Amino acid sequence: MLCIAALGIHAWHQAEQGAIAARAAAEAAERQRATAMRERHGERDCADCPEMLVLPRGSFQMGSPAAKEGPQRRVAIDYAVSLAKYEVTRGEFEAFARATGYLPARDAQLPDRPTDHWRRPGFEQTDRHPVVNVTWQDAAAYVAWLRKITGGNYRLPSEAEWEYAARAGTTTQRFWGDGSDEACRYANVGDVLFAKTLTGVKGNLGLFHCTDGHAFTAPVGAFQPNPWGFHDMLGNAQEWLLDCWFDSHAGAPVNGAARLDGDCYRRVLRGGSWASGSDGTRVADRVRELVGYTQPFIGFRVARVD
Ligand SMILES: [Ca+2]
Repeated sequence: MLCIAALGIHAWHQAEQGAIAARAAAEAAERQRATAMRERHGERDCADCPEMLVLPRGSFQMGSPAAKEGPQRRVAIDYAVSLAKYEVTRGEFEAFARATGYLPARDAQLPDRPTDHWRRPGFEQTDRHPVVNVTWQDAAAYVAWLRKITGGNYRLPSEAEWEYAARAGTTTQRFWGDGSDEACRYANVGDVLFAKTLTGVKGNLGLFHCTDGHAFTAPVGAFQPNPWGFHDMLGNAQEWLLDCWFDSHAGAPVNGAARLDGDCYRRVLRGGSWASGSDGTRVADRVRELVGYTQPFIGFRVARVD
């Protein structure tokens, strides 16, 4: 009996070793394929794919003393992951929509809107502007398509990855410092030009008193990148993230993973937009929206686990 059991264990061990070797070979082939793709398209996995930047491994202090943005805690990003250098552009989203015939589900909340709402933000855009008026579901459909056509492990960034990339080693409210006076040099924010479009709106909206040159969206990369090379992490389009909403960072993962245990009908948005004032243009600021909700200032960027 003992001998038969031992033989059984031996056979199981051999099968397991074989499976591990096969997995390692498949992973090596996949890495080789991904490298070959990048050599063909630079930092893109395909001609119409977003340009990606590798996040340096490390750790950072996430959040702020504000209740919704705390408790502040140390988060480590100790795995290979890249984030897109820019927000997904109108041209990139159009390539996806053309290739797949994608039609967003009609939003039950906004039945008067056409289904291709991302093509109708209400202002002029070129292919280099960030795609906006997209729901979280639209963003999820786009990353699923990227995964399918490239084989790369694309998904939306986690809150931790996003804030790590947005801070880029800085500890201030914005990568350029704590003051908001310089915002118009570094980001497309709710500026004087945007304020002029708000005829009849009363009250202090906390908008910026400078001019950044864009009343609505700006082409991606029109402003200086942060120290790690990411553009428009603050301003331009507010960005959908993977995390389900939770009212604070209490109990959130500290290893960079997205929080998927909160209210998953609402997802996190970060970074503020062309319509945001000073308070909404901070790396620690976080807001929530329903997954089927959209606005002409809501877009996204992608992440890829490497
Ligand atoms: Ca602006």
